[in-house]
Parts: sequence; structure tokens; C-alpha cells
Amino acid sequence: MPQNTSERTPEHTPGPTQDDTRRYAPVLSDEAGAAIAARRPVVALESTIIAHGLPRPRNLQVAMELEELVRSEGAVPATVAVLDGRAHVGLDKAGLERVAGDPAIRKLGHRDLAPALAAGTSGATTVSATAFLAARAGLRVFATGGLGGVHREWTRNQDESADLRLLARTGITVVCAGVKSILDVPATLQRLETLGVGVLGYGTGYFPGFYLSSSGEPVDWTVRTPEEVAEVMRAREALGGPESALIVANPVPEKDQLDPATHDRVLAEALDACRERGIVGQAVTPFLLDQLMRRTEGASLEANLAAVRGNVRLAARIAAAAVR
Ligand code: PSU
Ligand code: MN
Repeated sequence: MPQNTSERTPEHTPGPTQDDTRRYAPVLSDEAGAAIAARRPVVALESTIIAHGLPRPRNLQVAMELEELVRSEGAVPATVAVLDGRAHVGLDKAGLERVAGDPAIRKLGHRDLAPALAAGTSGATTVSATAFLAARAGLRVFATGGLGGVHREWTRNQDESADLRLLARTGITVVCAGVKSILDVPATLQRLETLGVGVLGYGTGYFPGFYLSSSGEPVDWTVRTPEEVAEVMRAREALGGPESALIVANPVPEKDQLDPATHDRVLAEALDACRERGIVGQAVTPFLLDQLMRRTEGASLEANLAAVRGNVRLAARIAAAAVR
């Protein structure tokens, strides 16, 4: 039923009908819903990394392993994706299998959500779409690998991930290994400052470099325990803001990082290949990640996975500390 029909004017857009809400509101899994109601910890997990960031069939194993990792820390996982025009916060095994195995699965940023729902499409959600849906469903902590950001050739193509602007207006705590090292890291840090997104180094004074433990760029704030992160979350809530995300930048352990010299050499080759083949838009990040994996014979994949595992484990501990 339309609300406030009598007050409707051309300037006054009516809210969604109950029917639209039933069709399009995000579906929270029973398990995640029960956990939120009981103030038990829940961790949102991103699905683009599964569908477009990791090779099949390893990606399904990883998706299940990450959920198991959250559970082993006593929290509830909620992988986010769109299936047949429904936005899900929390997938069952069949849902994870579709995200990992369906070659037609799209990559959805937050601007793609409404068209995907209206068309009844299925897609994996990027950091921007995952943070948007998870926050709307009442989740407070989210884990991924590396955020999107400002690309190295920004002055030529103005490629800046939609992740940044969305994180500027979504109050969720995001645990990541910094931003992907395929990006212009100093420029991305500048943008995060301009946009008012909080950045905490976890156990480090340097912003992590995704495949590398350090990007070499300093951070202004360092925390050392999940409780310290939870305290920052409480202070933000009590202050009433800012309405932006809080990034917990958690470095991949040095023993698991990609060899820095190999990283720099192979990345330069991958960036050349990207330019030569005219790859643009949403395809750039998956292309570069795939190129790095091939050109390092899988070493970048292992570093990426080590980073993601560490982030997921830490996110579960932060979620637990935040509900205490
Ligand atoms: N972290 C990873 N692998 C990934 C991503 C993150 O370890 O593939 C994804 C995230 O979904 C992020 C996206 O939002 O890459 C960025 O894409 P773009 O640069 O097109 O915004
Ligand atoms: Mn882009």
C-alpha cells in the first residue's frame, strides 16, 4: 500500500509500496538475522573476490573456507550477492556455489544494484555494493582482500573505484589489507582523507600493500587489538559520526607476502598488457589480478589468500569485541 497518499505532491516522492519492499529489500539470512537480534557477532563477506578475483574451482573452496573461519572465531558469516534479482546478505551453500561457478555472474557495484534487481539478474557484489547492502541489513563489520581506489593512470582515464565514494557515506568497519597494490596508493590515501574515511593501521604504522606487508606509506593511527578497534567504533557511535566507513588496514604477514622485487616487475608487465589490450572499466581490476597470478605462477594468489584469511579472522574478532 502506498503511504501518505493524501500528502503526495509532485515534489514529494512516495516511499516504496509494500509489494516493492517485498520484492527488492535485501534478504537477511535467518542465521544472520537471529545473531543480530541476539547481539551476537556477524561478519559480512564480499563476493566479487570469489566470482571475479580468484580462479575456479579454487574460489568455491575459498568461499567456504572463509565462512568456516568466521564460525571458528564464534561469529556468523554473511556472504553478500544478488541472485535472480534478490539481494542476499548471507548465502547458503547453493548460493555460494552459484557465485563461484556461474560463468554469467556479473560484477555489481552499488550503482548496479537497482538495475540488477529490476532485471532479475545475478551478480557478485564489490566492496561498494557489499558495504551498502550489509550496512542496510544492520551489519557493522565487513572483511575483504584489498579495497578499490585510484588507478595509476588516473590523469589519463579518471579511473577511481566506486568503493571510495560509497565508503565515504557508509558507517561500516571494513577489514582489508589496504588497497590493491595495482593502484596509486598515495593518491588513494589522499582521497580517503578528503572523503573523511577513517584509517587505522592494525599492528603497523604503515599502510599495508595488499600483496605486500607494507606500501611504504605511513598511517596516522595504529591499533593493536580487536578491543581497540571496537573502542574506536564505540567512540564514533557516541559522537554520532562521521557517517563514513572505518578502514582497519591489516597487513599480510611478511612470511606470506609476495616478493617485493617480483611484485614490482610483474606489475609493470601487467599494466603494459592492460594498456596494450585496451582493457577499461570494470574489467581492469580482474584483468590485473589475473595477470599477476599468471606471471607469478600463482605466488600472488597465495599472498592474496593469506591476506584475505587474516582479514576475515580479524573481522570476526572485531565483531565479537564490538558486541561485548
Ligand atoms: N579484494 C580482493 N580481490 C578482489 C576485490 C577485492 O582480494 O577482486 C574486488 C572488490 O570487490 C573491490 C573490487 O570492490 O575488486 C574493485 O573493483 P574496481 O576497481 O573495478 O572498483
Ligand atoms: Mn574502475
